[in-house]
Amino acid sequence: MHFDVAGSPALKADGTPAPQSAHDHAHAPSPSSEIGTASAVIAISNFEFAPEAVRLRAGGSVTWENHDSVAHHVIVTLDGKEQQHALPPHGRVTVTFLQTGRFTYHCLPHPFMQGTVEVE
Ligand SMILES: [Cu+2]
Repeated sequence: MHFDVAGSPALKADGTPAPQSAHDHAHAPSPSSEIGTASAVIAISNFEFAPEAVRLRAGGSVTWENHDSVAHHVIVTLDGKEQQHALPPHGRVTVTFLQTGRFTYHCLPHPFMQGTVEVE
């Protein structure tokens, strides 16, 4: 016996042909955020910020998460004022950015650790 199924339409349990296209386009594309996000997370791992640069909207926040077993110390200048945030091993700190602009930050004991926060 030989069944040539290659060209035959698939049959449902009741014997009627199954729909040819299973792709019904029911999934609408997710709306794209116009600029950045409301919040961002920057991981600190092996003496590196990841990602170093983030973009977010005014009013958004950045959370730094220290994944290292040593302390880091994030320095960020907001509105002309330097903010210092101690990050003990595996600690975290969240900073809210109310104003637009480009803000740089760095790690106090490790000046080579640097990054930017762009607020739009
Ligand atoms: Cu550091």
